[in-house]
Amino acid sequence: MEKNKPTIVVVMPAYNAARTLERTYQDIPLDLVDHVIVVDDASHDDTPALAARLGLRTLVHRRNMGYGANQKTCYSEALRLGADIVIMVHADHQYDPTRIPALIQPILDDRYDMVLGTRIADGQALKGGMPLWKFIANRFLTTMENLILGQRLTDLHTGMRAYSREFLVHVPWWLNSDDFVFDTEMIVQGVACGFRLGEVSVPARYFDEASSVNFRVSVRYGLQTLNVLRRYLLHRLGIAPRDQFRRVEATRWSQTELAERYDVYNT
Ligand SMILES: Nc1nc2c(ncn2[C@@H]2O[C@H](COP(=O)(O)OP(=O)(O)O)[C@@H](O)[C@H]2O)c(=O)[nH]1
Ligand SMILES: [Mg+2]
Repeated sequence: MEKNKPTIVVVMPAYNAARTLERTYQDIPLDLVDHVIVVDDASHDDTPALAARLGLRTLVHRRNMGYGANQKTCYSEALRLGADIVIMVHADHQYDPTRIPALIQPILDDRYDMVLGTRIADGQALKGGMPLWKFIANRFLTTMENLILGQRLTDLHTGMRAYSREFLVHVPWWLNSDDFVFDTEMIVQGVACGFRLGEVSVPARYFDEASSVNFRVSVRYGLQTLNVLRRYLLHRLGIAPRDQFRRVEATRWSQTELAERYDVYNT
């Protein structure tokens, strides 16, 4: 075995994912991965029991706290386990975990600190079944974000991403929203803190269980995304500086504070 092998951790934020969790898990290349963590956000189905039965490290929020809050628990646990690279993938079997090796390669090569699994690069999102209105909204937000962030990324709203430990230690993600816009904030913070963002193509599937986010929630997410961009611009211009966009020297989230919000179903 090679020495100094990086510790690779997969985190799956899960909410009512009992019907898809096992399939998602089965597609993870386990030979490559040291830990798989499931954080259940107080699902109404038996997601936690299933995750524990699959032998996964399972943390269960005592109450539903939201998708961003779920990721905060995911990253604090991954860092605690000594992760060098963290892959976040939705538990709804929408994204293809067999692409994990391609997703983390640019981090292993020290080319990028954050890699997004893009559904768009191959022009396959619509073919994969993404609804047209989601596609158009995604294009609009992505164009705005690229302009303001000075990036050339094709899909900023994907549910499969990889982060280096450096990124997760120096970006203050614990200051982010507990809602879906957490994902946008991570990207903006990454740019603001000087990290390198890249992307790798990841096919996505669209089916009933793959999407609970309805039109209203999507509109809220879109407006929140524009608001994050506005705050970032005000920060950049020095009009309203924010700690959220400032690199920190070490993680400052409170392990105990986070630990109070979940129970561990250990295996
Ligand atoms: N933690 C948490 N996750 C949620 C909640 N609602 C949805 N999710 C998860 O957020 C992810 C994205 O939602 P999804 O409905 O798949 O949206 P879409 O695929 O982007 O259209 C999925 O993995 C859901 O399981 C929630 O209230 N809490
Ligand atoms: Mg989905």
